[in-house]
Amino acid sequence: MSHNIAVIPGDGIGNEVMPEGVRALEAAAHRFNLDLSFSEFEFASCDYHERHGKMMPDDWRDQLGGMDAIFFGAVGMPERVPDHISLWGSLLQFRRAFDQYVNLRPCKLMPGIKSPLAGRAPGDIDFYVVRENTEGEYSSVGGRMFEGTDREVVIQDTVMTRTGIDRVLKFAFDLAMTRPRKKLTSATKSNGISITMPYWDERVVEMAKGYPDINVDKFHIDILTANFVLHPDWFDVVVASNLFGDILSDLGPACTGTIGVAPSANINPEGHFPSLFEPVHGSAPDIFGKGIANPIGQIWSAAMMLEHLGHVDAGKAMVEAIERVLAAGPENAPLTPDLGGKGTTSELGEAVAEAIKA
Ligand code: GGG
Repeated sequence: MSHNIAVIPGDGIGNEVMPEGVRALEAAAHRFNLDLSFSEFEFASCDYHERHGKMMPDDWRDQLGGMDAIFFGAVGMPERVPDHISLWGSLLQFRRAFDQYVNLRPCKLMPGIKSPLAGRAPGDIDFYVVRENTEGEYSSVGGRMFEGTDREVVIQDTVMTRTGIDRVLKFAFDLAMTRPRKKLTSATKSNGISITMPYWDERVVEMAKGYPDINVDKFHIDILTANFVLHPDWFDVVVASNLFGDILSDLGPACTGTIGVAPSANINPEGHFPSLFEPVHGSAPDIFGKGIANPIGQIWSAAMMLEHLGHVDAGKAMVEAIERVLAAGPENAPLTPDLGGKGTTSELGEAVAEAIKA
């Protein structure tokens, strides 16, 4: 079966890690005899915005809608285009238009990486954050009144729907069923946010009735973040609203040593639209141009993409290759500076591609 993959490097280090993601995919395609073709798009970037006054062409849905998957780098160059314009003009449009209502983000301490949390070894941190990805706090409902005066009023609503909550909870419960510990943690803030969050809690209780084998925990987001740091081994599948999930899925990978390795999948589980795969990290303007960005988040996202496209063995082989290279340590592999090494983006990408072929 052939797959046509849209490649969108986006901004900043997205342009540096993307070639390594593609190189890794080509290595996997060669080894597993996969027929992958790549179509590169220059839009969804601040460069494109500077040339055209907008982040994407009017027909972007038509250009991307027929693709089998979207492989994305990063977006945002705040010194050139305000972040809310670049994000709302690209990534958030994809998530909504292609109904990618699940954002799946693994948090796993990999061999060879030192966690900043004392005494933690691989196996101690291995969980998923499942983030609701199309509504919640990331609504564009609201507005400003009396702009620029002392009476200025700014309102932005949180939008939670029964359909939106239930479908992401179902994905999270189903995922928990596939895991040995069968544990699900839900994050809210129902004591302070007194309408939407208790509703989310109610839906969790309702959904749990259909999954008697799942051990369900509920936490307020504040103490949950503390427990991510103090007891990361407690967690297995963590499900949260759009904003809380975004925060947890930066904190989780940070506990695993570096956000540079963390992957994510923006999934339309029904397969009606292309799903999108991107590293958790952003465009990192502070290191852009130095050639030291860690490409592993991009490569691991490619592995999730292959698994999503049905090539589970190829995806697993890519993750094993990443693990072998990381386990070799900075003395024996060209790990990037965030991993304690002196390697460049392309040296590390090449090492992983070679390990995939082996
Ligand atoms: N590759 C991830 C990326 O570019 N992130 C930019 C960002 O700010 N994302 C916010 C979000 O995921 O909601």
